[in-house]
Amino acid sequence: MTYVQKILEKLHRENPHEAEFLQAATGILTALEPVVERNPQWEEAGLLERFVEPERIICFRVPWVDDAGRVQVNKGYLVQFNSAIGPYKGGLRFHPSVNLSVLKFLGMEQTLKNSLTSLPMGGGKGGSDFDPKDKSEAEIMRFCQSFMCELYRHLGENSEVPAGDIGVGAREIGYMFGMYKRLKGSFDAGVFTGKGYSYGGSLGRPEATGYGLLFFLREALAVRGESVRGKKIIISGAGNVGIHAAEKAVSMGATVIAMSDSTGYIYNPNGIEVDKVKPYKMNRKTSLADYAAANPSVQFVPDPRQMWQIPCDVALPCATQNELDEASAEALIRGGVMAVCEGANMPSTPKAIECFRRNKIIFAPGKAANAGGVAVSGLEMSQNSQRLHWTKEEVLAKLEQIMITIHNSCLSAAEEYGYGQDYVIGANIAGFLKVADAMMAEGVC
Ligand code: NDP
Ligand code: 2IT
Repeated sequence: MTYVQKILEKLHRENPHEAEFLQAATGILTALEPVVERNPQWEEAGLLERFVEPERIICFRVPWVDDAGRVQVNKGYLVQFNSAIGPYKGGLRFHPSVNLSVLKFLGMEQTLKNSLTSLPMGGGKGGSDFDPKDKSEAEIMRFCQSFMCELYRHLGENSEVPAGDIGVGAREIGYMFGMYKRLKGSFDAGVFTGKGYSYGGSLGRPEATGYGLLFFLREALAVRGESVRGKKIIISGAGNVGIHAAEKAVSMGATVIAMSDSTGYIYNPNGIEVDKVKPYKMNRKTSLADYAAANPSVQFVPDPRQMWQIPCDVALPCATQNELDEASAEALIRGGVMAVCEGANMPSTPKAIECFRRNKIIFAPGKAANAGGVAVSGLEMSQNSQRLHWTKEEVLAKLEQIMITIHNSCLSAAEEYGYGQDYVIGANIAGFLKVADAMMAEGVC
């Protein structure tokens, strides 16, 4: 049994009910096999045993009162996964599916993603099973304030710096930062990223994940002599990541022919007018179903999973974990897809990834392709420390450079180990090497 196999066996034995965490850990450790083999000193140092165990997990009660005066209680979590290369950094997710397995998988992925950005950020993730969808504005504010009553004591610009993720955008960050400031009696801008521009946020952060995804796609296509211009693209998820990915795709000369949200997907073979869809989704009140009802030029199908059946050149899954399964991957291949880049975290199932690799499709895993968001979060932290603002052009130019660097480091790592353009192997190895080096340097702690 190899060192990696021993660790995986232990993880499955100890965490049998954590399906998402086991899926992410298996994907990561399997991809790391070639580099682990070359570094036998890691086993002596118990490096993988330490890496797979979060440094700290905090679980707490979040009580709040709804508009009808009833007491509601949600679960709150913070997973501080790894601080070897910097303060814990990652998003907060508010969604009914949030549990420890989901946050541990996200924390582990985040650790390697943050390392890939080449900025000094460790990995963490937090959130709650609270569902903001059917709540009033006042309920969302009360929930965020109650959530912060516990979370605030764990935050610090050198220890824990959250941002947004599913269900958490600038509005929620505003409420949480406001409560943090009251509780602490101190304006510590650097304890949150994704803030509004008026109180320390970075220009370009809302766009960063989606735009970064398109920069990565451009680089990956260029390796095969292709470009984004003229490509037919389908995008799942019409939230922060999906909408900005669509916006950038259009500005690079591609045609976005389909987009989905949880209500279904819209399709127009001649191209979707992304600028018209955007207000429907950014107000967080209306859906793609509403957009389709008002715009008969698009077809609407009330099942988002069916979208992968549409023939296209590029697919960008930007919604949620395990949204793209093996049957969907096979449908994409039948439809002539040449590249799949993950805007979401772990949206493709292991069998779907296997299918893409077998068919030599360009496949970019989320930890590399969606790292633009956290990269600009890192730039927001830098601006906060310096107490100044960079222009949007400056931020986006740095983002573009970071995405090119991430792409190239994944490619060189994969090539060095004899895996060609395999971004799964490349991203995991390139991300892990820096974390491993720092963990070896700090000794057993
Ligand atoms: P948002 O909450 O802004 O948007 C999520 C979108 O996905 C919504 O449009 C939602 O629809 C849609 N959705 C949910 N489930 C499905 C489904 N089964 N099929 C199709 N669409 C669905 O989240 P983000 O855009 O911020 O995050 C999306 C993904 O990207 C997550 O995996 C997140 O972890 C990842 N990510 C986010 C980053 C960021 O900076 N925000 C950075 C890196 C990764 P509806 O509106 O109807 O609910
Ligand atoms: O998954 C992610 O990278 C995010 N949700 C963004 C995290 C961040 O700290 O900006």
